[in-house]
Amino acid sequence: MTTIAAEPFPFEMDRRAVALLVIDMQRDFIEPGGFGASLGNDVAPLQAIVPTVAALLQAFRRARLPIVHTRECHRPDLSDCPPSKRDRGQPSLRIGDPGPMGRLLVAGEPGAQIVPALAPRPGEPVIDKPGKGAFTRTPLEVVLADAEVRQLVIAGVTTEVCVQTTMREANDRGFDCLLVEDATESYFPEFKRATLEMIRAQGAIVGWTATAAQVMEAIDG
Ligand code: TIU
Repeated sequence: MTTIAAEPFPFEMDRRAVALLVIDMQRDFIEPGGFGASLGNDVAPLQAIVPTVAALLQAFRRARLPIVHTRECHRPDLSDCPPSKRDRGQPSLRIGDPGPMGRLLVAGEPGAQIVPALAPRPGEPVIDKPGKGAFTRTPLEVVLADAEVRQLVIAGVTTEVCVQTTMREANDRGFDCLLVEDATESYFPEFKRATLEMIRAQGAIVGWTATAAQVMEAIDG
């Protein structure tokens, strides 16, 4: 066990059971012209965490610890995108509409790809997910069980949408989860702050938070 000085109390990391889960670091959320921008958001804050997520990936790769990536995307026929997801609000473009990076949030399109700086390496599973939670209608639970993973270090976007949903799903399935504060970001700074607080409140009701430096020190040690 390696102790990380996390909030709200130290996290005992088990090197035989821990994996890095990187959520939805896709061009559609991080680059101009994608799904996130179509909803009226400024993507610049999300771009800013790419180097920190890259450093985390390098640390886990150096230590030969498991890494899993997710992508939020839909089948080209949108059969896995219900009206409850597609027909919301007044976006400039909807899921499946053609944009500068191809059809928004559709598997195989350029916008659905993970940004080049964080590209998955061979042997790192990539889970395509149709919803916010990475366990919903995906093989993620089986992939983690096969790798004997019981602890998740979580990074990615956006903090209060897909990251928080996935962290709650993971905790309900028996995983201990640590969210990396500076390797996650929201289009809304106040939502990020509130999410970090609600995750670690009530004795880590959902999980822990720590900085990338704290996590990398534990991994490299
Ligand atoms: N809109 C928003 O903040 N997020 C999403 O739609 N998906 C993810 O968080 N990945």
